[in-house]
Amino acid sequence: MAFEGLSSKLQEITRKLSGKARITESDLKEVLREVKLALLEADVNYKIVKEFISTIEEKALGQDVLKSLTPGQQVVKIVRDELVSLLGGEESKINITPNPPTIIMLVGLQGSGKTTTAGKLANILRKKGKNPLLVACDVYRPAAIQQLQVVGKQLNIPVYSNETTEDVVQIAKQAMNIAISKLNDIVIIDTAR
Ligand SMILES: Nc1nc2c(ncn2[C@@H]2O[C@H](COP(=O)(O)OP(=O)(O)OP(=O)(O)O)[C@@H](O)[C@H]2O)c(=O)[nH]1
Ligand SMILES: [Mg+2]
Repeated sequence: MAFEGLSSKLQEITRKLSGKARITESDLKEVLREVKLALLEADVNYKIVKEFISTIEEKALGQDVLKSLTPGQQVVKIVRDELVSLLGGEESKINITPNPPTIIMLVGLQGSGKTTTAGKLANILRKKGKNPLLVACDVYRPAAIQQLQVVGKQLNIPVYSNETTEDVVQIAKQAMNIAISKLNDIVIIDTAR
């Protein structure tokens, strides 16, 4: 998700809010509209955004925040707390094995973003100094292998594929051998489901 843009937008919104001595209900609606747009632009799921906004609205109106002495700051606090709980209170890290390569397999419904996520993960991990190998184990959907190759090419990250077999276990094993010989410490397997 594109959180870089989100954080600067939210900073701008909270800066405007914090300084306000009074906030009307329509000010609040306007602010929430801006927060909503910022979240949508950052690619947060629409249903989640809707729920998020209505929770904030409920809290702000329910706790008589607007009538308090520091309404701006309190609204900012509510938005902040909700955002923290939305993103999950704690950061979850990838379990890196002490005996490389670490294997990450992407599974999920069709079209849920496995291949795209494989590329994003590889890119993030490379920035952290890792040397990932992408593996094309979606041998069913037409052009799925090619899609991963395009992703790999764009990122300049190697992709292992084997179009002569549909045996994905075999392909994964071959990829492991290649990873070991080429010193790829992360193997990211793109699958069909
Ligand atoms: N907006 C948005 N679109 C995404 C995201 N991730 C993937 N997509 C899009 O969703 C569509 C499916 O993404 P893929 O990565 O191909 O999904 P997949 O799970 O590999 O799909 P299959 O291989 O067909 O099972 C593509 O058009 C992607 O551009 C995301 O984080 N946000
Ligand atoms: Mg895919």
